[in-house]
Amino acid sequence: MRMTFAFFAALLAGSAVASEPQPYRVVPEARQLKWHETECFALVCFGLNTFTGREWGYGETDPSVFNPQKFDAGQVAAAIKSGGMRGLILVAKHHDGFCLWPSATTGYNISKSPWRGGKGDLVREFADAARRHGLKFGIYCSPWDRNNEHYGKPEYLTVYHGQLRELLSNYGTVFEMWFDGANGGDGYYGGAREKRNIDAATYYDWPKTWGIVRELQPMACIFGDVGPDCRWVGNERGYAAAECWATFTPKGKRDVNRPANGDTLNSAESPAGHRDGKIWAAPECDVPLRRGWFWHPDQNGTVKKPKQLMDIYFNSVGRGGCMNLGIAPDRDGLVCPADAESLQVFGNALRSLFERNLADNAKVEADSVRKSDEKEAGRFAPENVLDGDRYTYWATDDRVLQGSLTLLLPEVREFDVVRIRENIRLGQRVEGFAVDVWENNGWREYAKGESVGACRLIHGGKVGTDKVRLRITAAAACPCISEFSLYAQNPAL
Ligand code: FUL
Ligand code: CA
Repeated sequence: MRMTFAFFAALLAGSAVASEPQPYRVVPEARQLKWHETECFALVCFGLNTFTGREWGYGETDPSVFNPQKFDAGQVAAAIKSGGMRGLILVAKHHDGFCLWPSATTGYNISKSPWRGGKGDLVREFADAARRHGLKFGIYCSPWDRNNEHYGKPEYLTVYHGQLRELLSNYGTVFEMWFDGANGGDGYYGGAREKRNIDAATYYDWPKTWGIVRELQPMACIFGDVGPDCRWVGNERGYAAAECWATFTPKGKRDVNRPANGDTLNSAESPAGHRDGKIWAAPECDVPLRRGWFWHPDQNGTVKKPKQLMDIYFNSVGRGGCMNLGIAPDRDGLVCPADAESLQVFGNALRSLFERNLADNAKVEADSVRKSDEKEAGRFAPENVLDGDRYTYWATDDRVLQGSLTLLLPEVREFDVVRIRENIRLGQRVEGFAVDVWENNGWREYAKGESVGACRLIHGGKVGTDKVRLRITAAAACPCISEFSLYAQNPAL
C-alpha cells in the first residue's frame, strides 16, 4: 500500500522515487543565501555629523569641518574584523546629503573638505580596507537629502539615481545596498530652509531605484522596511522575535498591496515576520554600538559591553536574521579604544564559542530517514547534521512531518548552546521542535520552540550528558535539517 502511494506520487512528480524534497513555498535567491551566510556585519556612520555632534544633519554644514587628521580605514576595518563581523556597510551619504566620495552629481561632497587636500575618497578607502581585511563591502546612500535644492522635485531623482550609479559602478562588488526609510521633512534644501513632504510610496520610484541595483550589482541584497531581499527588523535594539519567520508580507500605508520603503503599515510585525509570508525577506537587526549612530563626545560611556553584544547576537543571528552593528569612528577618523576593546572581546568570545562542536565524533541516529537512490546513498542521512555544511541535510520521507534525531556522544560532554539549521534552499519548513537531554535514565526536555530557518540558537543552562535528541514536532513539509550542534560558552564573558 505504502509502495503504491510512493510510486504514484513519484510518477505525478515526474521524478525518481528518492528525489530531493520539493521546496516549501517561497525560497531565498542566491544573493539571499550569501546574505544569510554573512550573519554579522557593521554599519559605519562617519561624516559631517561626527564633527557637529548631530545625529541628523540639517544639510547646511560647511564641508570645511570635515578633517579627520588620523583617519585610517584599515584601523576601522580591523576593529570590525576583530569583532567577528564579515562585512562593512559604509554610510556613503546620510540625510544631510554630504557625499563621502567626489560625486559628479552634487558639489556637496568630500572634494570640498580640507581632508587629503580635497583629493580624498572615503568610499574608495573603506572599500579597499574592507577587502584587505576579508570583509564584504556594502553601501548605504540616504534617499532623503536635506542639502539638495531639488529635493522633493522630480529632478532630485536623477541626482539620486546618478549617485547610486557611481557607488555601484566604481567600488567593486557590493553585498548589500541599504535604503533607509527615514524621511523627516524639513531641511536646508539649497538655502530654502523649509519643510518638504514627499509621498514616500511613489516619490523614489522604487521599482526603478531597485532596478539600478539589480542592473549593476545583481548579487547585492537590497535592504529596506519592505525588503525586497532583507527586511528592517522594525526596531533599533537589534532584536528579532523569539519565534521569527524569514518570510514576510509587507503592507503599504498608501496602497496595502503595493508597499514601498518608508511607507509601511506593518513594521511592528517585522520582528516576527509572517509564517507563510509572500516574500523571503529575513530580518536585519540594526543596532548602534553606542547610544547614537554617530560619534558624540558625551557618549563614550555608552559603548555596549561584550555581554550585551552576545545577547544581541543570540537574538538576531540566533533567530534566523543578521546582526548589523553601527560603528562610529571619532573626529580623528578612528574607532575609539573602548569601542575597539568591546568589539575585540565580543569577537574573541564568538570565535571561541563556535570553535569546537561538542557533538563532533558523535554517532547520529534518526527514527526516520528519507529513502535515497543507491547511487546517492547517505544523501539524506542523519550524519549530515554534523558536517558543518548548511545545505547537506537529514530529511524524512514526504509524508513524515515529525521525526527525531539523536546524537550519541562518545563520552559525557558539557554544553549550554545548541545550534539548529534548516536547509533553507528548500524553504522554512519546521514549525515546532524540542531538544531533549538524557539524564538519570530518561529524557528531559531542555528547550523547545517553533521556528528554525537559517539558524536557531538556544542558550540554556549548562548540562552534561552523552545523549542529546532533536525532536521535530511539527513541520509544513518534511523536515530538512542541515545542522544540529552543541557548544559551550565561556562563562567569563
Ligand atoms: C536610521 C537613520 O535615521 C539613522 O540616522 C541611521 O542612519 C540608522 C541606521 O537608520 O533610520
Ligand atoms: Ca549539513
